[in-house]
Amino acid sequence: MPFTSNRHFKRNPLFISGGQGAYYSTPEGKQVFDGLSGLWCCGLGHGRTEIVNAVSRQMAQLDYSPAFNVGSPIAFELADRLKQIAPENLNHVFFTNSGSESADTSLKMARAYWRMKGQPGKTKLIGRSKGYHGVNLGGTSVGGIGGNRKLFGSCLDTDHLSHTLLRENAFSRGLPENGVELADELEELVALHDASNIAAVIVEPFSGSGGVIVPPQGYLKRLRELCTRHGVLLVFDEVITGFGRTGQAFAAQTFDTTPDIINLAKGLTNGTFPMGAVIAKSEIYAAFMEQELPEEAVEFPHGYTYSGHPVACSAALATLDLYETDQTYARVRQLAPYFEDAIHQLKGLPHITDIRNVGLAGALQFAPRGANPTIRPYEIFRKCFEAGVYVRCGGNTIQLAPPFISEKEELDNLFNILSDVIQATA
Ligand code: PXG
Repeated sequence: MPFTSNRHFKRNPLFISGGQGAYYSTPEGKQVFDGLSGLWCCGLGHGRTEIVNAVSRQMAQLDYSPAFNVGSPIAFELADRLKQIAPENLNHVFFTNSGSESADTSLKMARAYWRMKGQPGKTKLIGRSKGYHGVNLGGTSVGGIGGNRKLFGSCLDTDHLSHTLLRENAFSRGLPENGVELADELEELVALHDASNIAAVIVEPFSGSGGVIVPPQGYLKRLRELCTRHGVLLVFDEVITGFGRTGQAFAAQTFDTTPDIINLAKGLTNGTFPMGAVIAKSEIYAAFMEQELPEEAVEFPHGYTYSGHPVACSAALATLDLYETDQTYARVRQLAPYFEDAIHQLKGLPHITDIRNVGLAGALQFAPRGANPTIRPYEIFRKCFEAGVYVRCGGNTIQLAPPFISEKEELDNLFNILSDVIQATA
């Protein structure tokens, strides 16, 4: 099992066998509130009939078609829909099957772009400490969670910005006040490596897996300015932040900062089907199309057997329809202040050293027990599951990302259970 203590799991298994709305059910028939929307992907809740019907119709009509050299209309339809909701000038879509593939696709795209612009030396990739961009080689290299890297050697040529978790920002509500100057570290990396060697900077608008690390006020805009000034591409990994988590379709819109490339997955299909996408600005697309190559040459030798899979596309189109008809993003904006008040009411409970939130996402950070930083969150996760709510333990944090369809009473219940469990945990 992925990212699981497999030996421990064998002795203490946990199973989910059903899902409906904001609830999972276990094989024993217990109902469990889904406090992380799956793994940040099922904001619309489980078992949405509109998606089920769209997928089953598409399975019957066209279950698969080869994406190399042959198009399927539904993939173009989905690309058009994404272009409509993406920030201005981000208007060309490449389909992948996961967030990890989106990360590696965007990094390869950035390197190829500079080569086509006559600057083949621009290959270095800059990530950020505590960042997460999936588990493929590119994403692992730019990723900033030490435990995910140490087994695998040095991977690609990268450097990292510092993370933005500052002690003086502890218990900030929403975007913290301090730390905009951390973006200026890019100046130092440019001084060290020279912009002629740097292809791209990749960051999550807020880091999800790292424990809901929210950008300091002004930080992303500063990073954007510096990337523009030095001719470095800016990639936003919106695998978690895309599709509503911050109250807009994309965090780029919430934070009013437009990157050159946006990576997506998860909420694209409401988690129902493995699919990701990379959206690039028109100048990047144009650089590929304007190469001096014979027309029959392949412009971007990259892609997957399942790129633009027709059934995944049908799931994504039905999902995008639901975000509109449910008025999901407005609902998130409406619920977010309630969520913020509720999560910050946990301040003062034993061992909590920080509480962070943005949109409908939040994290509680815990002091280590002895030398072990992860044991408390793990125990809390297990006890919450027993008590009927699923929350995620990651590192020294408990992470929350309730479904967008959550009712206030359900959030109350989530926080009541969490509070009881934290108090009962040594
Ligand atoms: N980028 C970001 C920002 C992610 O959060 C990926 C890429 C990789 O996506 P795939 O689809 O290849 O897993 C992710 C995935 C957690 C958690 O609990 C987060 C993810 C996956 C599993 C657990 O925080 N994010």
